Amino acid sequence: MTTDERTYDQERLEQWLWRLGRQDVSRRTLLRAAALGAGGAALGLALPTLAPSTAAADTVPGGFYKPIPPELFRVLGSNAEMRWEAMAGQGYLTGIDRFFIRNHTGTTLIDPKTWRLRIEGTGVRKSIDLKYQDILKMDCVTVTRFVECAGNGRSFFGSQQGTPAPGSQWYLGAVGVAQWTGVRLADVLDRAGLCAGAVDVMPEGLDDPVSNQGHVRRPMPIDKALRPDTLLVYGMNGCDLPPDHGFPARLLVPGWAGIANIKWVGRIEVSTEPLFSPWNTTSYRYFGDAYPDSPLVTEQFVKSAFELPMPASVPAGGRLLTGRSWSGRTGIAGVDVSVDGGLSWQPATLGERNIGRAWVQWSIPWSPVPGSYVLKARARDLAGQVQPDTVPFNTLGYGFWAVVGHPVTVT
Ligand SMILES: Nc1nc2c(c(=O)[nH]1)N[C@H]1C(S)=C(S)[C@@H](COP(=O)(O)O)O[C@H]1N2
Ligand SMILES: [Mo]
Repeated sequence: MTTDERTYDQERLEQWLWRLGRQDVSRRTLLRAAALGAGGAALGLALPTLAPSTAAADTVPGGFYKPIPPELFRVLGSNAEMRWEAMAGQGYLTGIDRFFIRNHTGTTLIDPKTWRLRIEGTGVRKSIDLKYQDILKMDCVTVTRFVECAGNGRSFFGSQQGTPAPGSQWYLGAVGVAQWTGVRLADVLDRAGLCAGAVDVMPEGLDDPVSNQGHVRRPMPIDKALRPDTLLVYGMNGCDLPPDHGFPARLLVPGWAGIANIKWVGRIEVSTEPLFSPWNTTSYRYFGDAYPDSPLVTEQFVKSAFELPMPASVPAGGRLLTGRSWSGRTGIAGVDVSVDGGLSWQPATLGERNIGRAWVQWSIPWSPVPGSYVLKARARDLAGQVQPDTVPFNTLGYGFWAVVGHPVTVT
């Protein structure tokens, strides 16, 4: 039996590498890697895992379920980024009607009656299946936090630094702040009897598998999984979690890159050994000359955005420039704004709510005469991180947190 499984794993790994075009990996290397039990991990790759056994899921034709009006969103393939002007005049939270969507495949419709969440693996004493109703009955927690894509701002690697990175060419709209309601992931894991030796927790989505890579899934270390604000979420801004954002339930992993926040979760693997998936091996790491150790993408950096179209055109005369700044680590200590491309800076006035791993609103008066301007905002978080002028390039274009020059024509 074990032998059969091992043979199967080896064949599977071989097929997978073949499809990836890695014919350069010799059969011996491959078998050695598989025999070590680390499989693709030993090669810096990832093994596909079997699909979870649970409810049938349907992908929404067209990829999105909610309306995506062009005044609120900019569509980039299977993703839709929020237009930042859509936050002007809004409250602290990003409404569901304008919250960005990032789908590796497409929005998936799941029937909560047949949905099951399986918790299993070597890191728990028993495998359990939780129903939607089971989760609704547990102690609930509500937190206000952002979800931000690791690639948010990626287009500026090209337009500002002259080194374009492949992938969705986001401006800064792949971020939103919502009030999330759910249960502590710690409480969920507790139900299955967490073992003292558990090191990794890997939630897995029920959306269609990504070609050759299996279901979207990415492990996080046990201490992040057990934080009091790491949640299994079923509510967003006081409503049921909408289909586009992971109904019936998703993960909320505050401060970390969007990919950690697995939507349409159907299975959570808990392990006493490090876990691997394509999303923590071949992607969502910083690759490139500046990153010899290819570190994982985890906590998001400090960033700022103006609530203006990109680029903007505004009439001359007095106005209030508004924007928001956020950090994956803490609240925001201060924001400086320049209306002359960075020659001179003025402190903006911060709003009252300054929730760590959410954002702060800010404003500053401006009375321009007609002409062309480049606006800049530079935030500093309470951990002392200040937005730099440039960031080192990484080949997949994650973590663009440099100050962004925002072009504005005043007429
Ligand atoms: N199952 C599943 N979860 C997923 C994704 C996905 O494609 N499938 N995309 C991830 C990425 S890359 C991001 S940035 C966030 C986006 O969350 P949102 O669409 O609710 O804004 O979801 C993450 N969770
Ligand atoms: Mo993302």
